[in-house]
Amino acid sequence: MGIDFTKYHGLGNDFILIDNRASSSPLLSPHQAVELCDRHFGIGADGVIFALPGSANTDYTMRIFNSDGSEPEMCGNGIRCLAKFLADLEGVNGEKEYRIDTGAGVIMPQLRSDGQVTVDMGEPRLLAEEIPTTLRGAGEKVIQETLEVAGQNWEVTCVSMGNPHCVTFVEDVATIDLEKIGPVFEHHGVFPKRTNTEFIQVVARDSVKMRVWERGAGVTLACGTGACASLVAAVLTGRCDRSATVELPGGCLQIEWRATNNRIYMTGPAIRVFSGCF
Ligand code: ZDP
Repeated sequence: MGIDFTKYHGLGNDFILIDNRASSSPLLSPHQAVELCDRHFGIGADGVIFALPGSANTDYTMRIFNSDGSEPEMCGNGIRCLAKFLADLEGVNGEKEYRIDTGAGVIMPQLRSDGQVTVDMGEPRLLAEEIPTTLRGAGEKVIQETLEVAGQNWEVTCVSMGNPHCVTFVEDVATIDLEKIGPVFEHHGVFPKRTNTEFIQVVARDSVKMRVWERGAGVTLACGTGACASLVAAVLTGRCDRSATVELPGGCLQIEWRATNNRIYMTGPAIRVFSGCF
């Protein structure tokens, strides 16, 4: 076919990046994305990300296909990888900020001189219809609601970062059988667009441990939007302060939910792995 790609990861949440700057429709179909994401028969990744042309007030547009071919609105680790990819394509070294169109509005990743990427993730959305979930009525927030999943009652808080998240606090994340319980949350009838699910263990007011089951991708080593949603849930339920380290299986993200403007800032790495052609 002759399409170039570069593989990047953010804390082991890995993506195939495609230079799609010459056209505003993705060069690959969702079905091709599924094949490329396969870890045995393809390149292997949690998703495929396209760098498309921007609109009037943005530099570029990001679109992403999950490894099951579904298309999420946003991707936190992915947008850090996209910023690194664009800087590599443009030959930019050092600090640089991009304005990126996404399904969750304009998101602004900023490359820092230390190699980390800080992303202005915008404001969290908390109303039931914004998640979306039917756990509460329209106009109501879903904070510490009881949800029965696989015969067990869980206390859940729902947050949208453009994409849906269901956050539940547990004593010990190591004891959660993600492969078993994750899909039941994802496909629960109260989530019409399915959901990402985060299991959070509070370590201190500025530190949590997280394991995640992602909508459309399953168990992943990290989830940026999920880390943001989890800090919001921890603050709303009085468990954490507004700035915390989220420890994921793939490493740590710094998350701040700024009181002055209600926006969330996520800082973490984005690493180039290799380039190829298929
Ligand atoms: O919402 C979804 O369907 C997620 N699977 C999208 C990917 C989220 C991601 N892991 C993140 O870091 O936010 C990329």
